[in-house]
Amino acid sequence: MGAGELPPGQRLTKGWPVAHYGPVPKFRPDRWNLQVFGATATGAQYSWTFEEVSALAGITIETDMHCASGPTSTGHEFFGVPAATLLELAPPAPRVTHVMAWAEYGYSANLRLSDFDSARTLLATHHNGEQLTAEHGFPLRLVVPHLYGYKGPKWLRAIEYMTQDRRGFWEERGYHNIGDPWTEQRHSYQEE
Ligand SMILES: Nc1nc2c(c(=O)[nH]1)N[C@H]1C(S)=C(S)[C@@H](COP(=O)(O)O)O[C@H]1N2
Ligand SMILES: [Mo]
Repeated sequence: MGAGELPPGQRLTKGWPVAHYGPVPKFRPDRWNLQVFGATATGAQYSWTFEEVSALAGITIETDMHCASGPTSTGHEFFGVPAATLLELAPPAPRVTHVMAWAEYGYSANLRLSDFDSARTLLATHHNGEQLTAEHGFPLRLVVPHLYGYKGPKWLRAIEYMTQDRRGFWEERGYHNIGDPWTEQRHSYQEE
């Protein structure tokens, strides 16, 4: 998808701006893990070291990134583990409808299970052939190409399986619960 096709109300920005709330966390490999918890099929919790996550088969996707405050940056190539792989390794209970993606310092974003399970949703480790930089989410970030940027936590640490919806960090602060850029779902006041 090139610069010709921007979602409504977005403006093209050069390069790759950095946008987040709070400080950039430090990666401590000995303490780091990726967890899956909540309503798993067996009730078990799952945990992977960064080495284990990196050993999972990865795919590459190309995407633009749309910040809900307006800027769109183009030409991103992300490499990482498909979210669908995580759902296979850690099956959710049949009644799971949503997930919460948790990052360092308690940042969170809620997603419909179908958005998380989308073929292009990625737990990304690399961008344009290089390991992610600290400010862009190293060692792991979620990329949900079909939603606004706030739905993709940088410094991802856990996925919580939920049997009902619950709002994440920006969703509690006035951002739209779904966040589809193509229908301009920016603000919570637009929700039915
Ligand atoms: N942990 C964390 N992840 C986050 C955010 C944040 O505040 N904290 N901001 C989100 C928002 S609003 C956007 S637009 C993208 C920006 O990603 P970038 O800085 O790599 O461009 O990160 C998202 N992921
Ligand atoms: Mo954003």
